[in-house]
Amino acid sequence: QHGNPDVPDVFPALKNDTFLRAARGEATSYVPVWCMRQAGRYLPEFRMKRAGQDFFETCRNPAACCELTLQPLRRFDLDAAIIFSDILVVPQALGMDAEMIPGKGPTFKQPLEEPSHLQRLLSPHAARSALFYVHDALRLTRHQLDGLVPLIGFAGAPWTLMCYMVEGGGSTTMSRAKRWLYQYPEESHNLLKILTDTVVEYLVDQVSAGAQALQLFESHAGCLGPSLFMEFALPCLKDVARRVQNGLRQADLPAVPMIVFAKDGHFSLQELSQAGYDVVGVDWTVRPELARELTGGKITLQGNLDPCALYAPKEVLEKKVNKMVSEFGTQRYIANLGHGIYPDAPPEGLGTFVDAVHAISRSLNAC
Ligand code: 1CP
Repeated sequence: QHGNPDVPDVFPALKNDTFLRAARGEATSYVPVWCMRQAGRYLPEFRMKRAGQDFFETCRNPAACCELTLQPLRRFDLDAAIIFSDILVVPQALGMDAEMIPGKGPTFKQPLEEPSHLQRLLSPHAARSALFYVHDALRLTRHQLDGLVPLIGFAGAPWTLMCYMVEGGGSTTMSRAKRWLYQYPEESHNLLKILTDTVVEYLVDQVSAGAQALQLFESHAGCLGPSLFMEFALPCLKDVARRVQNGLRQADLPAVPMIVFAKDGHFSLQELSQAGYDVVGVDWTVRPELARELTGGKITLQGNLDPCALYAPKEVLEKKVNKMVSEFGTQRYIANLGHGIYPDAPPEGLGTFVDAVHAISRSLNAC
């Protein structure tokens, strides 16, 4: 009964719940591992499948999303799948046209240049129904996974989405988006509220379509620094966590673990550990002991291998993984890279990483 909202899907039983157990803070016999952007250009089969296809067209094609999601699982012993999609489908659903320009990245044709442009945006309600294709992709993928590992859904956090909507694309400083925070604080809050409302419904719908965990990507936390982060980004992240869990309860859906990853947001680790999430992601600039200390030792942490470590010779990479797992500890821990895998990463490097996390954590647990 795919796609019929009146008939809840019965999904295949889950065979490997290690990732979910670690996310919930339960004991695990080894450290689960997955990789941000694991469905990506570093895989030749990904480049083949994507060749000649428009990026956002691919995102709107559930069968293609399903195939791209499953590709890394055929090669590596990963403990979770993440649905192939993009954070920018949300601004698109709010009415902003985007295209993927080769060599430049995702670009909005008409960025939000001043507060009056907020009138161009559609309502969160309209955005909700425009995103059905992501839910179709999740439903199909959850069936096709056949319970192999849990399926992660995701969204961009409101501030990170605002960055792209105002900048019109990637940027190193986010100075246009930050200008809004200083010049138009009230309108910035209005935009962030629209994004929060949209993301909350989007994530609840993702669980209804089969997502078994949710990750919020706050990829542009770093440029804010502590005070702007606490004023503009953190309140939205807290709202999303609280309202998604409420929404799931109201819809009679299961509670799912929620992960927050604020790239370069080391200054916010303490606050993030109290923001209503089960798991806090960390990038490679933070020492594991410090991350444990700042988050009070009680929450599950995810991360944080330097994505460039995948270029290292096998023995060097294994040593790095050994150090990382020893420092985080084998419990309340999900191994990952400290950011998405780079397109030029050697696929064998990811294989070494995954196998090393499993082997080292099993042997540490046996001690
Ligand atoms: O043609 C292509 O394949 C383009 C490359 C690509 C891919 C593979 C983009 C463009 N997006 C994606 C998929 C994607 N994006 C996933 C897939 C699931 C996975 O395997 O992990 C996910 C989770 C994302 C999330 C995403 N998109 C983020 C957050 C994560 C992060 O890297 O910080 C961000 C910032 C984006 C925007 C985006 N989409 C694509 C690019 C190149 C960018 C970054 C643009 C920029 O800031 O310059």
